[in-house]
Amino acid sequence: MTTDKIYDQMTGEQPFRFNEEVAKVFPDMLKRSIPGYAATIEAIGSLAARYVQPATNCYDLGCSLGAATLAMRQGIDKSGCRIVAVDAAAAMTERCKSIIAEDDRQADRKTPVDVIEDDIRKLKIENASMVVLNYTLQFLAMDDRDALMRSIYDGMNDGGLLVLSEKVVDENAAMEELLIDLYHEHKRRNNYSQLEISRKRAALENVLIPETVRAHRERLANAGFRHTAVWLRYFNFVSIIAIR
Ligand code: GEK
Repeated sequence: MTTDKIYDQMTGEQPFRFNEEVAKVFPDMLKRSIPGYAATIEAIGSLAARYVQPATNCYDLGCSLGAATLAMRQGIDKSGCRIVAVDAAAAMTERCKSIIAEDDRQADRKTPVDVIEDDIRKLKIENASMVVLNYTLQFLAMDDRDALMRSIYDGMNDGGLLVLSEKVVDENAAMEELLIDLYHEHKRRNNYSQLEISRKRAALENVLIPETVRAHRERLANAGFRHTAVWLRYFNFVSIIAIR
């Protein structure tokens, strides 16, 4: 795994982009930057085994290098399914395609995966029994989030499952300050310097826009999801499951 040194070398003046440099160090970046990331990937595999129905589609929206896609693929035990992995960044989809091709060579009887370079806001979702938005919605403009959630709901079958993982902001300002502080301590323990942490924070300003857990649950309910629950929280990172 190549070590993420991006903000050791760069200032945070330019907005953060999902470019080739980021794609190269991405597994290390997520491992050291998102508390609970490995747990969300593991749960996605278990949830796929429970919720994916025969002859349906599964979507990994903002798939990056396809970690959630591979977890779904391992978990799915039904036949006739297809996984659609979508990301807007070419640097991500190119690498994702070769990671999936390598996985294709490891064993037979695998659910086919289509890796597509596209904007998830333009995607037609259909016949879906499982949809994953693992730390992706936070990068969309606020005005586009409701419409995306409705299009996901409309493309899902009854009983289908959505996994929505996000960085969140706390409603209570004092608790928000504490959670951010704990998060930065966590990053320092993972060998990011204070300078790297503050540069990355500046670069993500207006690029990653977090909302409250309440806002996410309201959006899910407004889109039509019958049940929602936070199944994981680690500082200011949450993962929510919603059932249509
Ligand atoms: C994982 N889910 O490893 N359309 C398509 N892709 C987009 C869009 C969009 N409108 N906006 C952002 N992205 C992955 C991790 S990373 C999370 C997801 C992070 C893509 C963007 O190109 C990037 O690859 C991904 O969403 C977010 O489970 O970096 O914190």
